Amino acid sequence: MFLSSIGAGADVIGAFSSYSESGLTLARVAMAQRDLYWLLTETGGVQAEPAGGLYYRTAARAELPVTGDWVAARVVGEGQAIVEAVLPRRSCLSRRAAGRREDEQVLAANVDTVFLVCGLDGDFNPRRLERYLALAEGSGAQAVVVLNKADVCGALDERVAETAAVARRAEIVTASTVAAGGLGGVRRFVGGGRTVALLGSSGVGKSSIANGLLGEARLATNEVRVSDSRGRHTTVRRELIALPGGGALIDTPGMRELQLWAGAESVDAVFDEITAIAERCRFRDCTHAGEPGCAVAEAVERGEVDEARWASFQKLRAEAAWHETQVDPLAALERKRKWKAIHKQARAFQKGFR
Ligand SMILES: Nc1nc2c(ncn2[C@@H]2O[C@H](COP(=O)(O)OP(=O)(O)O)[C@@H](O)[C@H]2O)c(=O)[nH]1
Ligand SMILES: [Mg+2]
Ligand SMILES: [Zn+2]
Repeated sequence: MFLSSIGAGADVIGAFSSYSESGLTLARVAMAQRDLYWLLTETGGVQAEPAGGLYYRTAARAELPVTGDWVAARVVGEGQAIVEAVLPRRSCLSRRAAGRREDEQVLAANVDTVFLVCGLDGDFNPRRLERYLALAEGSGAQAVVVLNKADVCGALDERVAETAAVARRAEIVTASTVAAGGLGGVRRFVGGGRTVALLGSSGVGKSSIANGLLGEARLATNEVRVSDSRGRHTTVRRELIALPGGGALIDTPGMRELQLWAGAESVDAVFDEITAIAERCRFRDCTHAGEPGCAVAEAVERGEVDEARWASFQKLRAEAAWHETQVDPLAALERKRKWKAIHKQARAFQKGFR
């Protein structure tokens, strides 16, 4: 069974059963470009378009098919199909779409493990990694930090330690696509019907890792050929590929901008050393932005919190707070009421000391 080898488990089969009765075909989205999809079915690939009804039934653009989605499709001709429905997503990697409106852009769906790939050749950017970790946090996928290009790194242990201070609970593996056995660490997460997605800046080696796992140079990497010094086409779209030994991987282009589509809890989870201190704040829902009795502010004052981490935390918290007011105005209103109560309580408290 091809589809089960790329992750069609009991949950997918169960969700599809009602569509199966109406003669539809189960498929997985390998590529989605605007309103054109490339689907993988049990018997091969088909090109597909969305059914008109799919638009009427979806409340937001984010619910339309993306790479990794399981869909119910109507095969209408040789290699042609219409997507009638998107099955419930087990996980969802999202960012805020570029533009003025607060819109969700789903990068990939039904991902089990997301490799956050960093390159050890250039600057290690902990701030960028925090952003990626926050993206992964609420997604339902497990985040694994992949430090690639280990072959060119002279101080591997140091870089791993540096990364661990940021990655916190997320696993870290080192990798090299050129050294023998260099992909041993990442292979542990691949196969067995699982889906792995590769995220990270351009040039860190995502497509090279994908090729290494595939065992063939199927995806273009940004190598520059010496003969004519022309670069080959690099990754331009998100693509799901079935692995020969089972499982699937999703290669993605680098993202120039990664704005959060995440709430405060996701940010808190990424900064767990700060969250641990926050347990001692006077107010349970303290935002650490000047409330009385804020244990975090006191710890920062005493120099117990890494300054860069603290600045980053505040920045991402602010982004998440803005996101929450835009996406869930009711929740924002509720928080405002709480804040009012806090201020009132704080004033009463301070009065007590006078
Ligand atoms: N030294 C070294 N170079 C690598 C490694 N992985 C990828 N590269 C090189 O890094 C460049 C970018 O790789 P690519 O896979 O296109 O990166 P992507 O943009 O993340 O998909 C290419 O020139 C690769 O040959 C590695 O493990 N070690
Ligand atoms: Mg690439
Ligand atoms: Zn606080």
